Amino acid sequence: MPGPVLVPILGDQLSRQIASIRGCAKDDTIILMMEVWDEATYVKHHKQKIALIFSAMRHFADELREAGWTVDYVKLDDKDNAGSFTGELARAVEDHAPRLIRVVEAGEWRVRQDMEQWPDKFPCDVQILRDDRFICPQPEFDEWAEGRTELRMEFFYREMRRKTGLLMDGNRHEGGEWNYDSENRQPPKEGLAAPERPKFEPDQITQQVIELVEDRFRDHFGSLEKFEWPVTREEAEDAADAFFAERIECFGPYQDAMVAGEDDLFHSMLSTSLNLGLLDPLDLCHRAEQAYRDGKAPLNSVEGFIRQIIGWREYVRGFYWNQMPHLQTANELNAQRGLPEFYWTGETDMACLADCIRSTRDNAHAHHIQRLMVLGNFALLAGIIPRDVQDWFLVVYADAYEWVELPNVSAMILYADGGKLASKPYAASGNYINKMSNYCAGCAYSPTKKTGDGACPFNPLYWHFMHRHRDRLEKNRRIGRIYANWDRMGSEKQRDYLRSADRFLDTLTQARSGWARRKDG
Ligand code: FAD
Ligand code: DLZ
Ligand code: SF4
Repeated sequence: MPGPVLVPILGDQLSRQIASIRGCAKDDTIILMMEVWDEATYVKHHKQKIALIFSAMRHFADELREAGWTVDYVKLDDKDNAGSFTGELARAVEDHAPRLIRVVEAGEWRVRQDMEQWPDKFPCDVQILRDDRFICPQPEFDEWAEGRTELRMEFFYREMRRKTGLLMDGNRHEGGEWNYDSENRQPPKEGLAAPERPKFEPDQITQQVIELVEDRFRDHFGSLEKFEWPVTREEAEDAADAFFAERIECFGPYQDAMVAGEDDLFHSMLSTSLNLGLLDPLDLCHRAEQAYRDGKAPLNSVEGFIRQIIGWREYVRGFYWNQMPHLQTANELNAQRGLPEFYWTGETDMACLADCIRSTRDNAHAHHIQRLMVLGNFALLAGIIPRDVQDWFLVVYADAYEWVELPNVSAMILYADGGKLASKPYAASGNYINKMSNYCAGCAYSPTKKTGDGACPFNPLYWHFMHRHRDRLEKNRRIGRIYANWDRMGSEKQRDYLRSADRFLDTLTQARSGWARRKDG
């Protein structure tokens, strides 16, 4: 009697449309889901991230059972939990004697390396299927990237627009421009606030998971007090409905704005659901396009939202697999400073950083411009070691998986890949943050003071960074002209900047808490 098909579903594959389940027969299939210690601790993930994944997994297992599937679900605290995907799979192969293991490729390098050993490890056939929740298959990305020295998202994105037909009218792109970013940089006006988004009260399953996390992951970063994430497809759809009804209109104009204490503004807050598999990226884009066609949202907002998904999200995933494993260790700017302790504690007089870190601790979330232009910009200017920054970003966000975190950190914010992804480093002085936020009004530092006591640290750090990397950046056609300003300042002013920056850098206490240390060191 041949055995059943065994379908392992990983924690970020929570969709009934996933390729490994599609085409299987309910009476001939066992779905395997595993809460494993290895995944929960390879870095010390934010407590909310672990609670979110376990809760969403448990809810998905119930959804599958209700739909008539057989699910073998292993909880973290089950007494014979083998602790790893491969260990649990070995146990399941013993228990179920499957004729076939059918699995969708893992999203991350670490897990895929293990997965590729499975055909040799197990006595049955193993099928590893492409993850077709992404629009651009990896061979297509690799072909696009072949022979290009610079991999610019904008050109990739146009290909994705043509491929999907989103905001296209035959060969014509809607409105005559591919990209409406120039309309999407409005500073926050006084009192800017977004409608409250739906918050999802923890049900019994989530409560149990929260207790488990409080107990077993006590020493992990972050607070569980405000756990409000959607944990089921239904809840995720409610979150998407609310975004399309109430916030997409202003999503574009205020995409780059930051307001102290307004943690979400007009952002969709859908990344956790997308990355878990609770929402389908293409479906969200079609809904955004419909909002535009129905006259409910302007083109700049809708195009901006669609570009984040079929542009950035698809692009960083392709970039990750195209550039791994080199991307993990790239450090083209030779950054050598350890991560400052305040990234973990939030204890800094810099109001912008303190607010972004508070939101990160309380919500396991910060929006894009906070990640890029505050937290990322500081790490770039201060020359923080890429591996330290990668670990921090991987730990602290509920939406963090290496395939999406690493390109954003290594290539987008730190320029550690030497410019394959970004045409110039996203370096900015306090002026940018002052323009795009209300942080500076409540800060101990002054954004208009350039050097010395009370000067915004971003100001001298900006010129320190530019000075350190002159050899490389002077040749850059987008940023090189800045050196004419530097030269015009004269040596005394330059010395002031460099001294102020050095003095500030000397005050930084390096992280001692080891929150992020990876198991592999
Ligand atoms: P919205 O602003 O509403 O955007 C809509 C969707 O577009 C997001 O849900 C996301 O799926 C996608 N998106 C937007 N920007 C990006 C981007 N740069 N890369 C990939 N997808 C994007 N996103 C993650 O999902 N996981 C991460 O670990 C992650 N790490 C990041 C690290 C840094 C340093 C930076 C600068 C960005 C990172 N991002 C990451 C991208 C982005 O910040 C988040 O996707 C976004 O803040 C999620 O909130 P939202 O759903 O409200 O996004
Ligand atoms: C992030 C994560 C965590 C914390 N725990 C688990 C887990 O116990 N079981 C599981 O299936 N998935 C988990 N995940 C998500 C996985 O890390 C994710 O599926 C991999 O990134 C795939 O490469
Ligand atoms: Fe941040 Fe500088 Fe503004 Fe303070 S003054 S909030 S450190 S940008």
